[in-house]
Amino acid sequence: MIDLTAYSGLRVAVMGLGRSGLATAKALMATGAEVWAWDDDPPRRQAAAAENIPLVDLGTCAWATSKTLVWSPGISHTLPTPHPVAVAARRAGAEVICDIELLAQAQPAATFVAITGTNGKSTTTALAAHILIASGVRAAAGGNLGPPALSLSPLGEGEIYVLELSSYQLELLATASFDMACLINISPDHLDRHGGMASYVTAKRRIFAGAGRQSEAIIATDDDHTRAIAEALGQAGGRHLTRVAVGGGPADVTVTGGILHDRGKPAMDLNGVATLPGRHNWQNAAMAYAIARRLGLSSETIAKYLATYPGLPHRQELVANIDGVRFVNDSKATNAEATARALDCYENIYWIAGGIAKAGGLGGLEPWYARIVEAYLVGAAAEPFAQALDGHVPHRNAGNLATAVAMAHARSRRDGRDGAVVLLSPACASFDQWPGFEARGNAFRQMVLALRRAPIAIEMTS
Ligand code: UMA
Repeated sequence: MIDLTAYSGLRVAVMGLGRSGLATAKALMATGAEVWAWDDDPPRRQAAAAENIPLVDLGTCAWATSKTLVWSPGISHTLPTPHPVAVAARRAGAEVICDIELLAQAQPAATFVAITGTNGKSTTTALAAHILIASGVRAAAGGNLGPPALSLSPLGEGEIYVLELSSYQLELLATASFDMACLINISPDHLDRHGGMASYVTAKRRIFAGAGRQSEAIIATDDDHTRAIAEALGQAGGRHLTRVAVGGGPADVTVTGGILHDRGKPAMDLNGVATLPGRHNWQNAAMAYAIARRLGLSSETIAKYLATYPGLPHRQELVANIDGVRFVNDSKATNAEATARALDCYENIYWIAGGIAKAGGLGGLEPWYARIVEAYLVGAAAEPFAQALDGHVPHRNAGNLATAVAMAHARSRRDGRDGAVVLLSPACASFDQWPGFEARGNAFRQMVLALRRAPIAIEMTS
């Protein structure tokens, strides 16, 4: 367990008892801090109490006696509406931070690689960690992609934390700085939480803040925001800056037609890596390559292990190939932009979509409509999505995932098209029918694996 001795004997408040809050409370308790933990959800409080985590209502407590509040990143503390606990703590002068700050304070000898971006940060983090671990480096990956920072193993000199950081976590850092700070891309996301694009970009930029470490920056300069940040960091000097580009611009690491080049020299062909399909993964692969290279690995070693990357669940995860039809679980695609990335990788698509739509709905997916044979719509968005697809893509209201899988299976089998794919890429959050995208993806995987054993027969009416 991470040793938080600096907090021994101190009173530390922990708000939110999800994955990060529970790990934080346990690490603090194990090192002798007096924990005051709270969650607005009674079942979460009950679960914490069952693990002997002391509960104190942080909405009514005496803040004067606690100087630190460890905040769960998913809870809004400023916008769109400030949570009363954050308001009370700040008014009393308490510092509001997240678990990443505690890990950075507790493990000063380890090397920290921090990775952010709007899209691809989980893949880049998992891929960089895979390359490092496969080549014999002691490394641990976590943060936003999980496991939470304070459930990682303690690491020392020469050992590496590879952390995925969300904008929510970045804005809850106080002094933490990272040896290598990596920015993949920036496009609009979580704007209600940040109060607009400018504040969202500012939050992402915080990955380069903090004094002390910060000797390396790696930035993919394929969009205007990241290009401007790279420009500013380059002018400020004081750190080694590696530029990555997959969109044709000049950079140290580039990808053209799937061929990754290191300072103009071909280093590897990404086209053959089945677990990194699509152009969007070129950017993730190029970032992970640059990270490993700047950590001292050879080009050949990186190429060797990049090719053995096993992939992440719920991100274009190939679940099964049944009678020539691939079943792909892309449950993590909770918005249209993420779904576009998946649709771009396949032809003859039997597409399962729906749930709780984001602002903009299916907007932007029109260029891929011709690739979709039929869409199976589920959840709250089924009706509006049907209206959007009318006249463009044949669609059916499946209602729920099980029916959608059965319909897509039956139709794709009947059609027998070459390279057909049943793709769950919902372009929606899952909360109307599932506890989260993982539960939705796990259910899809089980349904598909069950099909292999006992194919579901469903009558087709169209
Ligand atoms: N809660 C309250 N009051 C509120 C709102 C919530 O008490 O007003 C409580 C909930 O009841 C719950 C807890 O706060 O118990 C939830 O906190 P959380 O959402 O921070 O959840 P964790 O389980 O701690 O997960 C967080 C990250 N969640 C978010 O940032 C939303 C996880 O990222 C991360 O994996 C985990 O810490 C471990 O570090 C997930 C995510 O969706 C994957 N991230 C966003 C994204 O990728 O877009 C940023």
